[in-house]
Amino acid sequence: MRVKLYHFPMSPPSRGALLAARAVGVPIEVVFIDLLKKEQLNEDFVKINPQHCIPTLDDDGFILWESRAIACYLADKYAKNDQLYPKDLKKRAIINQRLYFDSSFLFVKIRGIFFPILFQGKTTIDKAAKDDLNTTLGFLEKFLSDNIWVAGDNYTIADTSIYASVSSLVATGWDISLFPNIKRWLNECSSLPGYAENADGAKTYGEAVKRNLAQK
Ligand SMILES: N[C@@H](CCC(=O)N[C@@H](CS)C(=O)NCC(=O)O)C(=O)O
Repeated sequence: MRVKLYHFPMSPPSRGALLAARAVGVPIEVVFIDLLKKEQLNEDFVKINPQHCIPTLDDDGFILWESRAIACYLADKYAKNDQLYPKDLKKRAIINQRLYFDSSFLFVKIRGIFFPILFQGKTTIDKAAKDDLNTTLGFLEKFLSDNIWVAGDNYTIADTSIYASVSSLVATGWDISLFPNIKRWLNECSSLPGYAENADGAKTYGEAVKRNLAQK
């Protein structure tokens, strides 16, 4: 197959790129890189991506990493129409804003809480970090009070990216009862192509977090 995605299912950004690929509908070969076995440091992979992170895309020799850049590229190149990533400047700008919101606020805060629990022996969540993440979720709640989807009336690559982050958070048992619009949107997201595949990875992520939190 021409298009390959190097992927690790536990990783939220990796699932975000895969959800985007599924929404686009491009046939894709998924190549598993087990981060728990440090396979990303294998010589062959580092040759492709010296930053050795997943997801990484290989489109017939064109290599790209950063999940949201991958989503934009796949939507621009392979989507049947421009609904997932409109050409209209203002619609596209709002989607970009939501993508950057995910990459520089929402996922960063999720990672900041759960990376130390998953990989550095931490067994608790600090109140300040919890409040901070809930403040950020409040911004998403606001986006979803104006729109059915994250950036408008249909789902876009902003939804696939943010859903990968939020579904991972929910799988850890995070209380989202304060956010009725997010709850409603999470139900809508069950219609996303690749939903079940994402759910499996999010479940593994959530279970690993819960196991480590239980070690208190
Ligand atoms: N901003 C990047 C984050 C990618 C990232 O942090 N990937 C992690 C897994 S969640 C990874 O590959 N870690 C292994 C490494 O960097 O060696 C994206 O959205 O693609």
